[in-house]
Amino acid sequence: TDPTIAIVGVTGAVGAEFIATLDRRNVPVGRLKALASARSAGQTLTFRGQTIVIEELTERSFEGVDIALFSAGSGISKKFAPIAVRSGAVVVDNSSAFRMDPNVPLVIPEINARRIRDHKGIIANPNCAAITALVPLWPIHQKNRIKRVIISTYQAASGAGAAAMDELVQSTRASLNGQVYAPKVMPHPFAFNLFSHNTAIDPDTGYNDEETKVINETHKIFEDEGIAIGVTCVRVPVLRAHCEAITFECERPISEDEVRRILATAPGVRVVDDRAKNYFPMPVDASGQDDVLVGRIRKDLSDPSGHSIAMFVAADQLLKGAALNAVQIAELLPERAMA
Ligand code: 11C
Repeated sequence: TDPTIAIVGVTGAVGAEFIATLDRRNVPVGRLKALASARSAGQTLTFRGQTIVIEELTERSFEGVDIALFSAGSGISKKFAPIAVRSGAVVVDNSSAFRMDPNVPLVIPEINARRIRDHKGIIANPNCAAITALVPLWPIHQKNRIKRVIISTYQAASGAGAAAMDELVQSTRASLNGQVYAPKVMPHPFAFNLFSHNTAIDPDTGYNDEETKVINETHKIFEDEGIAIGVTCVRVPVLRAHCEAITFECERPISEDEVRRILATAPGVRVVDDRAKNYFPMPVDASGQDDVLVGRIRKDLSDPSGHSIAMFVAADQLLKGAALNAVQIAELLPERAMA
């Protein structure tokens, strides 16, 4: 029989994409359990023509569940993922709760699918800013080790959840109508503005949590602690696709043509790099797409030695940054094949 799949956080922005992604990729699902807070219990959703009633997440929710996809924040994952595992489910967790746990594989299937089999019940889905950078960097790193990378992000509202997406729309509308909008979800005005990422800043290092995650997760996923990483994370008034300016330095010289050739056949990557038309990766083009779009591929002129390349990428934060990556992991689980 096909596996029972539970979705924890089904009413969230990622939760909705879990449902759509399972459906569109024809993932076999025997039974779908839709779990959320008590507030949403009793509401319904439709999956493959069937009406599913949303249930309140409780300690008993995972009985009979084979695979649980979590996206309800770290607190919920910390409490309920171990309960799900004890009930016999394999958890794919979209939160940061377990990512740096040495017993938990941190997986981007295009990079380290082989790590899935090491799991002890939980597999972590990386941070979306990390996924967006690492999918195109990995095939380059394979050919010519990247020893240093500088990443500047332009992160969409969706990374802060459905309420933040709503705040972007509402505050933009208010601003156009000449009304004052007091931010409720984000710490600063969102419309016609951008701001340093809304996670806590370490007072000693000056790096925020999002930046620290990108650094730590890159080291873990690439299994290379030696890569020097500089990162600046910024929230921009875009709905659902993250962009990043990335400059990297390789161990040996590398040309832009070589990078273009590597990326042309790289899984999960689409090169969008039309200089004649000034057409490069944009959030509107990345939205709803599975691939990380990569363009502006060019020599980094600040490194005359020819070891460095600059590029610009865009990826759907809710898909490759979250739901799609998690569903790809679930598709590769041996538990699914055996079910
Ligand atoms: C953002 N990347 O765009 C974040 C959201 O570590 O899973 C996801 C945070 C995380 O704000």
